Formats: sequence, structure tokens, C-alpha cells
Amino acid sequence: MHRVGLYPGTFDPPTIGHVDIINRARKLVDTLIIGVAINEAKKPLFSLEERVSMVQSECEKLNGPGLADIKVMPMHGLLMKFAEACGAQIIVRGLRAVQDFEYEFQMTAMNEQLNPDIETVFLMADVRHQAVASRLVKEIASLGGDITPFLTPDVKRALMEKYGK
Ligand code: COD
Repeated sequence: MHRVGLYPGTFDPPTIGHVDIINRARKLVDTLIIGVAINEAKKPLFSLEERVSMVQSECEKLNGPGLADIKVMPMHGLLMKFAEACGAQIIVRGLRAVQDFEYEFQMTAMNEQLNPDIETVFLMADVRHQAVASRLVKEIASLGGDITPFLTPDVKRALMEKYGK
């Protein structure tokens, strides 16, 4: 069976935490689709096109022989409909601290009722990357702090440009 996993997110911007989860998820499936959500509710700093392009270029650095193919796609509408259209059997989510749990638990429980055949799998990043969150990285950058530990150099450059630095 060809296993297809979908890792959905906002990726505004992609951090080393996201990259860590991508690296782990691609060991579990044959094809890993990264669904970059519009997510207007979060009022993303980066446009959908910018986020897709950043995730794409991070993934190009990761592709290697014997590893899952990675496809980066913009994700419109309902997650479960997108997962079905992609033929995904698995949804990958990352867990950081306890505060992620409630949101993830609720989302998974509701998604499960929309399609009980698609399993959600939770992964934890390396302990050094576990606390990294896009929201806090943006806050640190906007206030002139050093975001080097949390982003790849390309994403760091893109974020600094956003803040005119
Ligand atoms: N360590 C571990 N995991 C991490 C880290 C880290 N440092 N950083 C991020 N993650 C994980 C997050 O916990 C999450 O699982 C994933 O990576 C993506 O994170 P974000 O913040 O980029 O993405 P989210 O959580 O904003 O994505 C939310 C969705 C876009 C998936 C959600 O809103 C959605 O499904 N939207 C589509 C509409 C829909 O179907 N709604 C109904 C849902 S029930």
C-alpha cells in the first residue's frame, strides 16, 4: 500500500519546528503532502503564495534518495475534503506543549467524525525545537530580537524583509 500523509498548517512562516516534523513524517509515509492553508482567521503575515514558496524551498533541501516524496500544495477549504482529494490516509500534526493539546484534541475529534478512515498522528519535535512557534518568532522579529535560532537563513531573511530590517 502506498501511504500518503498530509501535514496541514499555516506555516506563517515555516520554522525549524515545522521542518523537524516534516523530517519525522517523511519516515512514516511514501508521499508526504504539505498543505499550506489560507487560514484567513489567523490573518497571516505572509501571503499564501509566499508561504507555499518558503515551504517548497525548505523541502527541496530535504529531498533525498529512499525518502518519501514531498509535495507542497496550497490548501483551500475543509481539511478533510482536501485530505480525501489527495488520497491521504494519515494526517500529521505536531505537538508542542500542553496548550496545543486541547486545540489538537478538538480538531482531531471533529475531523474523525467527518472521515473515520483517516487517522491523525501526532509527532513531537526534537526537544530543542519544541517550544518554537511562528507567532512568537514574528513577535520577537517585530521587536528587533534575534530570530536566528528558530528559522532557516532563507526564512529569516524573508521575515526580516517583512519588518523592513
Ligand atoms: N514542534 C512541534 N510541532 C510544531 C511546532 C514545533 N515547534 N511548530 C508547529 N508545530 C505543529 C503545530 O502544532 C501544528 O500541528 C502544525 O505544526 C502546523 O502548525 P501551524 O501553526 O503552522 O498550523 P495551524 O495549527 O494554524 O493549522 C491549522 C489548520 C490550517 C490545519 C486548520 O485551521 C484547518 O484545518 N483549516 C482548514 C479548515 C478546516 O478544515 N477547519 C475545520 C477543522 S476541525
